[in-house]
Amino acid sequence: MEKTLVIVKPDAFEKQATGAILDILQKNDLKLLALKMFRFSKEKAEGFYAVHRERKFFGELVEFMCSGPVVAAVLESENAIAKVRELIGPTDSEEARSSAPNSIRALFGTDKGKNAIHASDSKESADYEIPFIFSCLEIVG
Ligand code: 3AN
Repeated sequence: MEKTLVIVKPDAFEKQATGAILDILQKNDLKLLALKMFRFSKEKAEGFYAVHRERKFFGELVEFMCSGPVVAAVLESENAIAKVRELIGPTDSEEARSSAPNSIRALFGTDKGKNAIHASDSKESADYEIPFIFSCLEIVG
């Protein structure tokens, strides 16, 4: 079994889409192991996205992630990381609407930045991101 982290971003939270997004994930046999609502500080968002520090959109990304509440979850299944990446669709929500019209980003995102959901993109990312957000006591084994 594999674990992955998702974060319903401030745009999707604002649209009241949190429940619909979690529903899609759970209906695809992803088991919910942990769930939390919070708001990122600038420092914590910079730490979470440290891997993107050199990218030109880093400041914009951090600002957006701090702009409102988010909901994070740990999900588990066989091949959870690849499975969730498939369900969320490509980074750019506009592209998602043509190439993956039923994906979460196509349904709930706006563009490249406001794209509704984050999901771990590798085992290495999941191993960094899950303990960044959740303590071991908050993850139901
Ligand atoms: P993904 O989230 O699909 O793994 P990455 O790793 O390329 O995408 O980018 C990380 C995050 O940075 C994206 N989720 C998105 O919110 C943001 N991002 C990516 N490209 C841009 C861009 N050109 N302008 C603004 N934000 C971007």
